[in-house]
Amino acid sequence: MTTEKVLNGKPYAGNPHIRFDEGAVAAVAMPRRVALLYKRAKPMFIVAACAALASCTAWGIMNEVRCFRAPVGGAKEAVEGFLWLEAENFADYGEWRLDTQFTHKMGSAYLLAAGVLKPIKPATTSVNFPKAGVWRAWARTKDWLPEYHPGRFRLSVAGKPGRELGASGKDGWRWEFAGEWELPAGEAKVALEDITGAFARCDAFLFTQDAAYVPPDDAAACAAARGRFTGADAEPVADVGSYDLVVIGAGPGGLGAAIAAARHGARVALVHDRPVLGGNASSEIGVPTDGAAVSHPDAREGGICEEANLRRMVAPDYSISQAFREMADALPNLTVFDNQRVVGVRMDGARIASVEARCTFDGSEWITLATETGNTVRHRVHKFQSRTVTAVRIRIDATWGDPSARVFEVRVY
Ligand SMILES: [Ca+2]
Repeated sequence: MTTEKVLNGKPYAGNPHIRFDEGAVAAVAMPRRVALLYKRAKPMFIVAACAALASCTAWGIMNEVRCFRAPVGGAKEAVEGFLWLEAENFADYGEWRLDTQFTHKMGSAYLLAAGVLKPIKPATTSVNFPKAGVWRAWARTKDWLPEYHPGRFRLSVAGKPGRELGASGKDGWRWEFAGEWELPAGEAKVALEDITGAFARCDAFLFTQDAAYVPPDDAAACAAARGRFTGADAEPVADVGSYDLVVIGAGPGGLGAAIAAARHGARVALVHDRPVLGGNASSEIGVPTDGAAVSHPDAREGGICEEANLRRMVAPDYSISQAFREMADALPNLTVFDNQRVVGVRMDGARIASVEARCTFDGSEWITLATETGNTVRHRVHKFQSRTVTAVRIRIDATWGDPSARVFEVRVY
C-alpha cells in the first residue's frame, strides 16, 4: 500500500502543518492488522469503560439518577367504576426503578424490579376506592422471557396479596388478572411486591367492579383505553410556543447547536427525553466527551464541549450534566424541555410547521410551533463505492487560509 499526497494541486513536500496518518490508512486496509490493532486496543477500551463507570459512582452524580421519578399521582376515575393507576405514579418506588425508554412503543413509562435474584423492596401508594364492594384488578405486565418467566411479582391491596404476575407466557405487554378484593369505601394501601428479583415489569393497573370487562392487549386499543379511563382524551393538546430553532436531542452535539444558536439571539427550544443533559456523556452514562482526542493525540473537542468540561473542573462531584444545565439556564431565550420524546412533525407543504412530542412520564402529548426563518440546512453525506486498490491519492484543495489546518484522519475500508 502506498499513498500519493497532493496539497493545493502540488505534490506534498513535508509541510509540518499538514499531517497524514499513514498508519490509519494501512491499518484499516489490511484485515490482519485490524485484528492486531483491536487486540492491542481492547485493554484500553476496558480501562476507559471502567473509568467511566467509576466516574458515575460519585455520590452527587448517582444521587441525580436515583432521584429520577414521575410525579406522584393517584388512581384516575374518568369512567365510573374504573380506576386507572400508573405504576410510575406510585408515591414510593421502594427499590423499583423508573424506565421511560419505551414510551413511544408501549404507550407509557413503567417500573422495573432491578434486583439480582433477590426480591427488592415493594413500591407503595394508596388508592381511594369510591364504593365498597368487590374490586377486580388487572395489571399490564411484560413476561420478558416467556419460556422461563424470570421476572415475577404481585399486587397487594390492604395487606392481602393477589395472584403471581409477570408469567403470561406470551411476548409483549399483556394484561394479566391480578386478583380481586372485598373492600370498604375509602383509602387502601396498594403495594407492588417483587417475588424473584429478576427485572419484573409493571406498567399500570386497572381496578374495576365490572366482572365482565377485560382490557385489550393490542397496543392501539390499549392506548385508546388509557385515554378513555384516565380522561387524557378530553385534555387539550398544549401549545408551548414558537421558536426559531427546535433542537431535538440534548447530547453534546444538540447542546452545542442549541447553546450556540441562543447565544446568537435565536429563540431556541431544546427537546430531549431524559431528566439530565448530555446524552451518552450525561451523569446517567458517563462517556467522556473526548471525541477526536480518542484517536489522535493532537485533537480534542473544543468550543462548547470544552467550556462544559472546564466548568466541571471546579468541583470533584460536579457532573457535566450540571455544567450543561448551567450554561443552558443562563440563556433566557433557550427553553429546555426535559423528559419529552419527539414522535413526529406536522408539515405545511415542504416546511416543518410544528414538532410533536410526548411526555415520557405519562404519554401525554403537546405541540411546539417552530417558525421557519430561512435557516439553511447542512447535510453530511457519506457515499461508499466498493473498490480494490493498491494506492490512495489524498488531495487537499484548500485550507481556508488557516496555516494550522490539519488532516487528522483518513479512513480506507
Ligand atoms: Ca405506566
